[in-house]
Amino acid sequence: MRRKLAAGNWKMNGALSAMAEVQAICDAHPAPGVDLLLCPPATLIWPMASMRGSHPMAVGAQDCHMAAKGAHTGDIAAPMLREAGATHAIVGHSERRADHGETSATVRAKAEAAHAAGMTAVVCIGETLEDREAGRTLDVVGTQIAASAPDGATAANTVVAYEPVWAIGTGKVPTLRQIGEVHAFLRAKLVARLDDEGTGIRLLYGGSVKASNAAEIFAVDDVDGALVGGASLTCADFSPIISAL
Ligand code: G2H
Repeated sequence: MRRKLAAGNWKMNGALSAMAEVQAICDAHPAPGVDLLLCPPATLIWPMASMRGSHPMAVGAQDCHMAAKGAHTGDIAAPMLREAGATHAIVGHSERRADHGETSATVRAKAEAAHAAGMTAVVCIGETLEDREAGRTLDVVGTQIAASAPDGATAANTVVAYEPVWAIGTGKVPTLRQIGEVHAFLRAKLVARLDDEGTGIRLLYGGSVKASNAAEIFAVDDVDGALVGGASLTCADFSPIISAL
C-alpha cells in the first residue's frame, strides 16, 4: 500500500536559524510512521540535510532546471541539488507556473531531469478559481497531469500534488467532496496511463492545510498526504499535521 507522506514547502522563507525548527520536528517524530519531506530554499538544502543526520526525513528542492548543466544563469540543475542532499524536487508549483511562465511541457522536462538525477519529482497541478467556477476543474487537472507527468513516472520516482490555486495561502479549502472528486479522477487517470505504477503514485493535497483541517482531509479516499506551505515552517504547526496522518 502507499505510505503516507507529509511534505513541507518552505517557499522563499527560512534561514540558518530555522534549523532549530527542523531539529524540533525530527525530535518530535524520531521514528515517524509516515514519510517526511521538507523542501527549503536551495540555500538551506545542504544545511538541512546535514543537520538531519540519520533521521529518515527527506530534503527536497522547490524546483530544478531541465538541463543537467550549462549556460543558465541563476538556475540550479537537478544533479547539483542531488549532490547538496536533495532527494526530491517540487516541479510545476503554481507559483512557478505563474511567476516564471512554466508550462506543463516545461514541468514535464523538469520532472524528467529530476528522474535522471535519481530524484523523486513532486509534480504539482491545480485549477484556478476561474476554472473552478466555470466547471472546468477536471478538464484542467486532467490536461495538466497528462502533460506534466513523464511517461517514465513510477511510484518510486513521482508524487503528484493537487493544489487548487485558489486555496494556496488563502485559508480557503475545497470541500472534502471536491477534494475526493479530484483525487479519484487523478487516480483513474494515472492508473489508465501507468497501470500498477499509477496505483502506487502518491497523491498529495495542498492548499491551506493546517492542524485544524488535516485529519479530515487525510481521511478522504486517495489522499496520501499533504504538501504544506505556511504550516510547515514551525514544529508547532507542522507536528500536529504529521501526527494526523
Ligand atoms: C500550496 C501550499 C504549499 P499553503 O502552495 O505548496 O501552501 O499551505 O501555504 O497554502
